[in-house]
Amino acid sequence: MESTETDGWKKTACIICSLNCGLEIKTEGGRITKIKGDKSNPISQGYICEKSQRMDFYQNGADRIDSPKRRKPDGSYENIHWETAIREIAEKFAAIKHRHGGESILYYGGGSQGNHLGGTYADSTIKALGIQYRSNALAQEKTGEGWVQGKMTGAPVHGDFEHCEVAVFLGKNPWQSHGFARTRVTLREIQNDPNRAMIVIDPRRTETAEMADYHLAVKPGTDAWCLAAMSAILVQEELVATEWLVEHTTGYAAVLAAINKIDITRYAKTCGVEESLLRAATRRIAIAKSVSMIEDLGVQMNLHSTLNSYLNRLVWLLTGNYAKPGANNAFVPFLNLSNSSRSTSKPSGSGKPAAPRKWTHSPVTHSKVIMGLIPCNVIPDEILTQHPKRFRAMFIESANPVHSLADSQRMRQSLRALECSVVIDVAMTETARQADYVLPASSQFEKAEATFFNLEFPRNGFQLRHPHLIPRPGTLPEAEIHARLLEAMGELNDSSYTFLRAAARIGLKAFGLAFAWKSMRDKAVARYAPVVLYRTLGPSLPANLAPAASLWGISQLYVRAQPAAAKGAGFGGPTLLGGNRLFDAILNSPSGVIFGVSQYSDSWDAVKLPDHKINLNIKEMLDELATIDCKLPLHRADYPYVLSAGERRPETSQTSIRNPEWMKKGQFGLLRIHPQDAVKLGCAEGDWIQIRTPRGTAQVPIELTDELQPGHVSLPNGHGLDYHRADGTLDRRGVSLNELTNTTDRDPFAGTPWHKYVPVHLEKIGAP
Ligand SMILES: Nc1nc2c(c(=O)[nH]1)N[C@H]1C(S)=C(S)[C@@H](COP(=O)(O)OP(=O)(O)OC[C@H]3O[C@@H](n4cnc5c(=O)[nH]c(N)nc54)[C@H](O)[C@@H]3O)O[C@H]1N2
Ligand SMILES: Nc1nc2c(c(=O)[nH]1)N[C@H]1C(S)=C(S)[C@@H](COP(=O)(O)OP(=O)(O)OC[C@H]3O[C@@H](n4cnc5c(=O)[nH]c(N)nc54)[C@H](O)[C@@H]3O)O[C@H]1N2
Ligand code: SF4
Ligand SMILES: [Mo]
Repeated sequence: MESTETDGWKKTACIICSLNCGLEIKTEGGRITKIKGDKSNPISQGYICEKSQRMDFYQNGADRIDSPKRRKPDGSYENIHWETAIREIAEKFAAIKHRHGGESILYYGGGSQGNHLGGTYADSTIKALGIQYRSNALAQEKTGEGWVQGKMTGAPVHGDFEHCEVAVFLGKNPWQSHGFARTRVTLREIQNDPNRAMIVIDPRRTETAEMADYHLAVKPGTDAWCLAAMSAILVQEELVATEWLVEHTTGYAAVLAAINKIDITRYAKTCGVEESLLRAATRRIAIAKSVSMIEDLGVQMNLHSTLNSYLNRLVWLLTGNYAKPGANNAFVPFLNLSNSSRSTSKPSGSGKPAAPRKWTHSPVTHSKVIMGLIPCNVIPDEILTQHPKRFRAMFIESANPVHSLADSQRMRQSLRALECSVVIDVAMTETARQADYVLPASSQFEKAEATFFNLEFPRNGFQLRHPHLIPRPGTLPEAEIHARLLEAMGELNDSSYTFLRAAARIGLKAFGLAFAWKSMRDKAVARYAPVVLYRTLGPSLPANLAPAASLWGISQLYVRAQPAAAKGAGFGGPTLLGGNRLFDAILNSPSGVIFGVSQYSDSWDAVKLPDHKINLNIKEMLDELATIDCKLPLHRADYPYVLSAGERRPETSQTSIRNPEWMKKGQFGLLRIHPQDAVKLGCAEGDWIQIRTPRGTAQVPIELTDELQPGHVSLPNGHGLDYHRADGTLDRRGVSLNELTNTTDRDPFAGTPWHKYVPVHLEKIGAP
């Protein structure tokens, strides 16, 4: 493949969090040597945080892989040719499908923080293998919220923090974790404006809490009481937007009856927030012209997580904070991650409710399938059993579940119990080390790449990143891997390609007509559209952009499903032409393109319930609300501390960046603990502690801080990786959190884990 390296600055994006801020990079000899923010990125506008400087640690990690690998009986791996790997994987999976049905194969992953393009092609492999069950990281954080959202509005929403009068951060520390465009700039603007206010609900005095006007420092795990009390203050002090509720919602009477029963004083006590502060913050919400709220892991990976998502919505809905500037709005997705998931069963791009699913519950534990995903926490139970419907094989792409899901030990056992497992990754990860086959992907800087984390409103943007480095020999982009698998399974061949390839050479218009004609006559073309696009339109695209071919189909579906937003962005007109113009714009806008411009009133059209009215009454949630009245959070005498397992810190970046060398100065991965607790344990700063849970132990030095409440301790996420340096030695820093967590500690509705509420025992030990 020809070199794509030149001297100038090249446009790309950061791959560490969902913001994917636009970057400009310089490359030299296969390395990323200089990095700065891209001012012409229409969403991030030059904004970056310090983590953006780590891209080369990802690109040139020592444990990147450059050959397909097959596991040997002794657990070591041998390099094999691509042809062998593809043939054997196709044969083994086809045999499992034949014996046990496609529903015995679990597809996991499909994209991480920076890469979702591969997942569009996985869709074809999923169909070819008849796979019915999927899961990914969304099913360990966002499915509770997704379930509630489905019942209340049916539309994914995002706060308009840039314009809101009051911003509420619930179990979310945006200063570190980000979550909306140009996060720190916006936080400072809110902080510095006397007419605006910030409310933070977090047991810890985070960087964001330090900036806030109201910090509701709940006791860990008690958000349900805090949020219920806030709803009760709104109702009982008559602060609700009554007329708005009548006009726009249903089910208010049932909510009112439930909330009227709440004893605010007692609930304030239970969550540990001064009643006067709780009332003041709630009144501030009620008088504001606009309120935006965002919830994240502090509540989504905690006790009552689905209930928390519901109560959070009640607070901003009771005050009418939907579908207006500065409030929560239904953004228009380019491709909908909420309905389909990162791995996209079908490029819907439509925001339409998903088609009724036959597979509504997982086969063994009968857990709810939400957003098309089975809960991550039940995966081991769906494998480690003699149940006839158990999973027999797993296809894992761009994810590291052995490290990222609860109970790493059982996840390892599960992978080893399968008849066959495949991992597609750039690195030899903890998960890859348990797989039967490992397939090496080209890195995100070596191939066309993109994410569908396009959550902005009213202007929404998408960026296709071009490749800037020569792919490592031996690696392939996911599009090519899936195409080869489909061909090896005999699902596709030149008879589906030849005519379309010729049409693609003429131009997009001819291709569009040819594709419409061909897909009506050739079932394989319609069924495996992404791979067919890659094989036919791909070769006619500019240099090295073939993996962007699926975006042509997504562009067509998007302009058809969202004509108003597309028109607002200049992509109106007849569908095929509008879609072609959007696709052209994507190919030719290396900093990204605004694909949708909405009106605030469009948020009403997005409500997928009768008369576009929001439903406030979710019976299951009101039932659970009634039960929390007398139930206090878990507390076990033998595990007296609560560990928040996974704090976002400047030193954390999921597991895509495996080389810990970027942590140059200072100590990292420390257990944060309140000084009073340290005294109780007989410890001083830097001393070592052993953490014990029913699942495992870990040793770690401590850092004293009064940001935390006594009894509450915290560890960062993404550490404790087994990084093999170039010389073969192992570099392991920090705690691998999920060696400590238990799959049964999970939400009863969505199955999301309680990682922010892990009861632990602590004990002083000598330095190891
Ligand atoms: N630096 C960095 N940024 C990241 C990532 C990263 O790895 N590193 N990962 C990205 C990803 S995938 C995600 S999902 C987001 C997550 O982003 P966040 O959810 O903001 O991150 P966390 O630090 O995990 O948790 C947020 C807060 O929850 C609080 N918390 C703990 N217990 C409770 C509780 O009982 N109640 C309440 N209300 N709060 C509680 C913690 O003190 C913490 O401040 O971050 C993204 N951004
Ligand atoms: N205890 C605890 N556990 C947690 C959390 C916590 O707070 N506490 N946080 C959770 C959260 S919110 C999340 S989102 C998950 C994330 O966990 P995972 O979904 O497992 O994702 P990542 O850690 O981002 O790993 C992404 C993988 O993709 C690979 N990769 C990178 N680029 C490419 C590419 O171009 N192609 C392919 N095929 N692979 C590539 C990387 O090498 C890496 O192995 O972790 C979760 N786990
Ligand atoms: S880590 Fe997130 S906020 Fe920071 S530069 Fe990267 S994408 Fe932007
Ligand atoms: Mo996440």
